[in-house]
Amino acid sequence: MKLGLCILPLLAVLVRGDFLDDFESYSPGQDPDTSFDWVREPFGGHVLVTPQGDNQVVQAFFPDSAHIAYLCAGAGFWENGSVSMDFSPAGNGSFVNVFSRMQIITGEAYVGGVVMTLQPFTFSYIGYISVTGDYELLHYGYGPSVPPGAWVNVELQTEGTGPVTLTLLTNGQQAAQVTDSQYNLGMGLSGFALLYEIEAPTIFADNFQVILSPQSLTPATFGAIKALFMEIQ
Ligand SMILES: [Ca+2]
Repeated sequence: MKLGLCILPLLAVLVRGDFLDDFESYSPGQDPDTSFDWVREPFGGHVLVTPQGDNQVVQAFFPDSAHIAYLCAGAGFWENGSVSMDFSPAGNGSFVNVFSRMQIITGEAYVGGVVMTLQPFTFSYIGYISVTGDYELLHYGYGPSVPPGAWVNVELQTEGTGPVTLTLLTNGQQAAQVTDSQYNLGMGLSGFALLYEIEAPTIFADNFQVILSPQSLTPATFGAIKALFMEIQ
């Protein structure tokens, strides 16, 4: 999941504050990538908006790839706060993730997610995505029960730099907390990613949300964005 090089146009987005996409504003069959809020990783699969009763969600399609990733341009660059999404995965070996602090140059990011082992049994994890797109697990443990057709909310909170405190919540309950003093990723982009190992799963997702910590919008934050621009140019 190395997304850095395809998103330079997003630099115009900057910081926007809290963000929610419940996918109600799209037409059925629409790829969220067609809006200004989302940028799809070009070498992966895609999601399409689909109705479920009175609600609209996105459904995963893996035509020629075992992964899907979307960067949320609408939430902009941020550092401290939480990113969360509701997922309904059906299929052993499927992974549902939110990520944050993605660095546009290197593609590094923090990720929090749940993997279906033998449904309804799951593992939950916090990870670091390397320059090569590999996941290095910073935490791995038993996750919540997620029967096929059920929904699970996955939330990743990031606070601080040097070290970075990473907190994973599943269904609103704290699942794990780790500190990272090795990679110390700073402000970046957030999004969601879906993967599978064995057989293409059925995955629905809804309610992608970013909530910034009150202290996020400080002059230091804008200084960091400015530094980012200088680095690009
Ligand atoms: Ca919805």
